[in-house]
Amino acid sequence: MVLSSFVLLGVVVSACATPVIYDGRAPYNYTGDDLNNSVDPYLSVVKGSTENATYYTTLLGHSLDPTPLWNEYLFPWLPLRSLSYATEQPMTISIDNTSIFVPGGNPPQPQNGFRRTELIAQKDNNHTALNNLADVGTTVFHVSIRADDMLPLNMSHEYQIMWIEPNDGSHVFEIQLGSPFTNPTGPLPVADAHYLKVRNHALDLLFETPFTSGDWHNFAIQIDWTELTLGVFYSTNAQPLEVVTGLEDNSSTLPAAAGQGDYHFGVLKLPLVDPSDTPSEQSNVVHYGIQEGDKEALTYSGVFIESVEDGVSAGWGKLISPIA
Ligand SMILES: *[C@@H]1O[C@H](CO)[C@@H](O)[C@H](O)[C@H]1NC(C)=O
Ligand SMILES: *[C@@H]1O[C@H](CO)[C@@H](O)[C@H](O)[C@H]1NC(C)=O
Ligand SMILES: *[C@@H]1O[C@H](CO)[C@@H](O)[C@H](O)[C@H]1NC(C)=O
Ligand SMILES: *[C@@H]1O[C@H](CO)[C@@H](O)[C@H](O)[C@H]1NC(C)=O
Ligand SMILES: *[C@@H]1O[C@H](CO)[C@@H](O)[C@H](O)[C@H]1NC(C)=O
Ligand SMILES: CC(=O)N[C@H]1CO[C@H](CO)[C@@H](O)[C@@H]1O
Ligand SMILES: CC(=O)N[C@H]1CO[C@H](CO)[C@@H](O)[C@@H]1O
Repeated sequence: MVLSSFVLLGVVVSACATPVIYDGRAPYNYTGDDLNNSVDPYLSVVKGSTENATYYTTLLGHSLDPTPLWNEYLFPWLPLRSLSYATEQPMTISIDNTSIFVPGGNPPQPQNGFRRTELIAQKDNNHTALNNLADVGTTVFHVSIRADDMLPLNMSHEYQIMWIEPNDGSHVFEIQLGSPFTNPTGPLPVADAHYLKVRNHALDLLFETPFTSGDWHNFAIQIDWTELTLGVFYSTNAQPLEVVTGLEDNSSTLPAAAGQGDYHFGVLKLPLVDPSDTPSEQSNVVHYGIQEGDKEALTYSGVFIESVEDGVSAGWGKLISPIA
């Protein structure tokens, strides 16, 4: 009798999972070969042109635990956090001086200003097709980020580490670290360089929090693609996500298909202005500027996109209300 009511509770808990539109939590059977070949759930082409994807991105297997938020309970009818296990492997995404992306184009124009390695969300081998599923209605973009103390970032530079990029190259929102690129260069690093920052399409700051080391920083960004608003949820480590902003206007985003775009996460390092460049080169941040060429990295887990139909996943099977 007692057992059967526990079983019933287990059924109820699993039944309230909110619809996951895209799951970018790398299963343990996802291999380096999969990564090299852009097997779902990632398109791995945004990287230096001379090396394979596994040179830049390391699947960590069981050597590091992912964010605990999405662990499965060993006994779902007994939701004790200590009796849970991870189902995804984190990954470390790095850049070095070879991380010069050469997009298609004739002639190709290497992005010498940037150093970048990114994974793009992809489903059914087609990242564009995902836009019509993930960038409609109200959806929530989850990610967890951890510092790599062996390969720290240089907070005198700007880093874009997660965003949605429509065809016009703008970002529907972005998570940023370091000192925002300016021309001319101001005093560096800026006071909040070591803070993770969530910015809207107009680059206004919505939320920031110190990028402490040894912690998983869990984010969820709620996007209403019709009303063009944003909302932010955040927590660290095993703490369930909490609301950290109100419903924020994001109306500079282009409406409908023109505002939809690819979901990127990784390390994109902007340069500093090179005083020896011409004024037009100095304003061409993609192709010109100073890069020291250091090897640097961030670690990721907990990447997925969900609909808010049944609420926002806060971790440990808990659902909370969307920001209204
Ligand atoms: C991993 O295993 C699952 C379940 O067996 C399977 O559906 C999936 O295709 C596998 N993924 C890879 C990348 O091999
Ligand atoms: C991926 O590419 C690298 C570089 O070519 C290669 O060494 C490696 O064997 C490939 N596969 C895996 C699983 O790393
Ligand atoms: C980094 O790469 C650029 C472009 O290939 C090169 O000009 C520069 O000398 C390299 N810097 C270092 C420190 O290797
Ligand atoms: C990918 O999806 C887009 C949008 O649905 C479609 O136009 C395109 O043909 C697809 N590409 C491939 C290679 O299937
Ligand atoms: C970090 O970037 C600044 C600005 O370009 C540079 O002066 C400094 O040497 C860099 N530090 C490292 C460790 O590369
Ligand atoms: C850019 C690069 O190094 N590409 C290599 C990736 O790995 C395959 C085989 O695994 C090679 O054929 C490519 O040349
Ligand atoms: C919160 C915020 O900064 N919202 C901005 C979103 O974009 C519109 C249009 O550019 C601005 O007017 C809002 O201020």
